[in-house]
Amino acid sequence: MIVRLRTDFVPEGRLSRTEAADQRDGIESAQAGLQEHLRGTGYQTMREYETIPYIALDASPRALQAIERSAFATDVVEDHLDEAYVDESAPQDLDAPSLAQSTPLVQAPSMWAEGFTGSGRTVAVLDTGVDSAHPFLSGKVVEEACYSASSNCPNGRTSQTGPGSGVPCTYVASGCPHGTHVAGIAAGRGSTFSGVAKGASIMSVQVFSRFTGSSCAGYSEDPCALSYTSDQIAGLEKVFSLRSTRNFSSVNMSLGGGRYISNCDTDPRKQIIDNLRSASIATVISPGNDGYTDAVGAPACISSAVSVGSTTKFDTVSSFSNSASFLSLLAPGDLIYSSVPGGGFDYFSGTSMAAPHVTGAWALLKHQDPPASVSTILSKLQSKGLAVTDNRVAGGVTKSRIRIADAAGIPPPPPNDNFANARIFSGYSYAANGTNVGATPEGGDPVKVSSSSYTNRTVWYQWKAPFSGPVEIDTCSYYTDFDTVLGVYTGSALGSLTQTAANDDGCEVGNRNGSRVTLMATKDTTYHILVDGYADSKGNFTVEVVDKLPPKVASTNPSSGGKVAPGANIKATFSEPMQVNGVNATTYKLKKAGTTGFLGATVTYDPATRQATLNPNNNLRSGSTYIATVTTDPHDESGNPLDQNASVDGYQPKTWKFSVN
Ligand SMILES: [Ca+2]
Ligand SMILES: [Ca+2]
Ligand SMILES: [Ca+2]
Ligand SMILES: [Ca+2]
Repeated sequence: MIVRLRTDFVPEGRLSRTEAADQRDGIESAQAGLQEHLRGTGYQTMREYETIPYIALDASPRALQAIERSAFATDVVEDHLDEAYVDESAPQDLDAPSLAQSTPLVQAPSMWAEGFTGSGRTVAVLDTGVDSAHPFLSGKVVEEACYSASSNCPNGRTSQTGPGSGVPCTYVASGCPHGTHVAGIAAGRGSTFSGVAKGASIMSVQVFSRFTGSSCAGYSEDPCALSYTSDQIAGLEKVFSLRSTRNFSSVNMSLGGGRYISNCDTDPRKQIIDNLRSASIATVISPGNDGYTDAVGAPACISSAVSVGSTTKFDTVSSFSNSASFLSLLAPGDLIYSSVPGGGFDYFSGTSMAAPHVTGAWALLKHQDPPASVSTILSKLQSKGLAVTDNRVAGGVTKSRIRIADAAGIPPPPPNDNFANARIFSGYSYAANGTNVGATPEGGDPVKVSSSSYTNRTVWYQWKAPFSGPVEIDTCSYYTDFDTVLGVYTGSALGSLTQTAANDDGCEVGNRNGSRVTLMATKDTTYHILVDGYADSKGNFTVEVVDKLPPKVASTNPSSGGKVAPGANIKATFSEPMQVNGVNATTYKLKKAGTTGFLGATVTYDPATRQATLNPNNNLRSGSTYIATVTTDPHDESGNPLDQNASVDGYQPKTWKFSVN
């Protein structure tokens, strides 16, 4: 049982150093006074807390009677057992939001692109232990502790601190991987996907104990892993005690139990959560998986905690998630693919998976704004999140699904940030304004030009070549206002692209920072065009695809050597779209063979068919031969003059002869 002592308590962050020391003295005196009062009644002290007015005891009925009579005690509560909030009934749907999908949903990559990875911050994970040897968590576990009233710490005792103390329990198959999964969501780091605060460190606090038989009734396995309230308080107090050596942003508790339709501020965990909050450390707690729409579990019901319900990747409240009017936030928790002990990954569902998204978000937001209080960050996440209404019940509550970059005031990614969302264009030439402000790296982004460190603010375009020939692609326009890097690739998927061309620079003098590449395009091939910033720079640009292939006359009617009726029009069809006003009676003309004067005629050009029509003012003379000419003056849309003979240097006109019936 956990006994509340009769002594004043104010969260330490609001006290001076001297006042805090006095408060601790008062707590210690009350503990000693109660123990003295209980002498000979049959009790054992399980946990003495240093900063909050509680003591955990194992008490006989006689001792309990003595506690109830003692002036040192004001309240006694049972030392509850909590479960880890994973929903084992969730279907193992492989079309699931792995971290690769859930972290973009909460805008973590936009924070990473700004340099806010949670580096220099620590997240504490009170759970079933964390596999610090997992590659996803490599080098991250900087503090460890274990509190297990059933003596299930690695040393076989009820408490252990230091390296090796926070390793995963091993006595239950489905429960013990829980902590490693949760830690991966909050702070894992991989090559193709990462957890939310991929730069943050982790403190693993193992707070679970092994139970069998009736204690495991209602759980999916026996033995089962459950956590005592008194052990959780000890773990939270350990975090609090290390706050000056570890820069904690947040503590994750994906555990709990019970059904509370309003705040539960008599819960003995409230004072230590208040202490943490007074030191600007958030305690982020899962509300449970019972599907309640009006209630959450404890300790999520504590008013000073941050409670996090679960959403799907479609931004609906997960069927299993508990929720209530006093829930703090929502985050993805449905089928999240994260680390499990031994080096692998697995899909877990539950509000257990939602809370660590917020725990990680806290590390990113504290990285951006180190002094921010819990209230400041919470109100930003609440006001800038995506409003999701709980549609499981009529009049369901509306809560914010977190959007971290929005909360941080960082621009969201442009629509063509990801390879799969490339802006698509076609045609011989193209120009579009774009931006890489808010753009983010994506796993498998190709290395451009020379350095992998530039693979960062990437945006994508896609161009299907309508012809084979030389092409120039550039960002040389004066609209471009930052130092771009440009790459062109073929292939179908990130990670397996082939570079066709890439360049940092290459524009004419006057635009030092734009980029230009040339390539020989192949008709009907799709080219993936990547615009990035040199050394992470960002801004606005124009990307242009410029056809460098001169146009020519592809066919004529009549053909060379053919015959027409005296009243016929003479037609020439170009190989590609032409500038309309360049095709006229000066650039397309007709004369009778053996003469020098060109005939009066009207010339029209139809862009849809690329066909020019020469309509002579007078009928042509029967039996005569005529010579038609298209000069080199008509230009294609990119400004290339006509060149009828690619194998001869310079530009050659199109000339052909025909006769009249
Ligand atoms: Ca990108
Ligand atoms: Ca450049
Ligand atoms: Ca052309
Ligand atoms: Ca030529």
